[in-house]
Amino acid sequence: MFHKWNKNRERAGFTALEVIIAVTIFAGVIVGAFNMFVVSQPFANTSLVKTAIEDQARATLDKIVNEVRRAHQPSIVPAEGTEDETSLEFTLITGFADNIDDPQFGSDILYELQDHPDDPIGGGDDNGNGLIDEQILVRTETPLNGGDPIVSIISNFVERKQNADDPEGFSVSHSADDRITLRLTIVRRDPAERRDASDPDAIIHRASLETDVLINNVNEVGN
Ligand SMILES: [Ca+2]
Repeated sequence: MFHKWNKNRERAGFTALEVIIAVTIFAGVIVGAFNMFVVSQPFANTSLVKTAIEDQARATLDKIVNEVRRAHQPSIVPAEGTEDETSLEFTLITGFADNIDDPQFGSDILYELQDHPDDPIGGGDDNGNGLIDEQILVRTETPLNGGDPIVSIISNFVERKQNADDPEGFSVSHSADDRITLRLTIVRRDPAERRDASDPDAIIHRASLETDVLINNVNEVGN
C-alpha cells in the first residue's frame, strides 16, 4: 500500500513536470512568433523605404533626361567643360519650322537645388523628419513669351553635401564631348529609427544614382 502510494506520488510529480515543460515550450513558441511579427514589421518597412528612394531618384533623373534631350544645345548651362554644378538650365526646342536649321523655341527650363523651406541650413532638423538640412530639387518653367513661371518641386529628401569631399545631392557636369552627367542622392530615415537626427548612429537610407545623356548635336547645326 505504502509502496503503491509512493509510486502514485512519483507518477503525479512526473505529470506536473510534463505540464511545466509543455507550458514552457508552448509559451516559447508564442513569444517567438510574436517577436518575429514585431521585428519583421520594421524590416519590411526598411526595404520599402530603400525601394522607394531608389525609384524616386530614378524617376526624377529620367524626367530630367527626357527633357534635356529636347534642349537647344547652345542654351545649356552649365556650358561644356563644366563640372559639378547644382543647377541645369536650357531652352526647349518644340520643333523645326522648315528644316533642321530653323528650330522653334519653347519654354526656358531650370532645375535647381534649393534649401528645404521648412529646414533651412543650420545644422538641425527643423521640420522633424529625421534629416538634417535636407534639400529639394525645384523645376522652374518660364514661358517663351512672358507669363508667370511655373515652379514645382520635382524631388524632396535630397541629401545635403556632408563635407568638402562629399558631392552635392544634385550635380550636373557637361563634358567637352557634350555629354551631360546628372547625379541625384535621396535620403530617408529608417522607419524604425527612434534616435534624434543629430545622433551619428541614426540610420539614414541613401540612394545615389547617376546617369548620362549625350546631347543631340543636330541642335548645333548653323552655329
Ligand atoms: Ca529635416
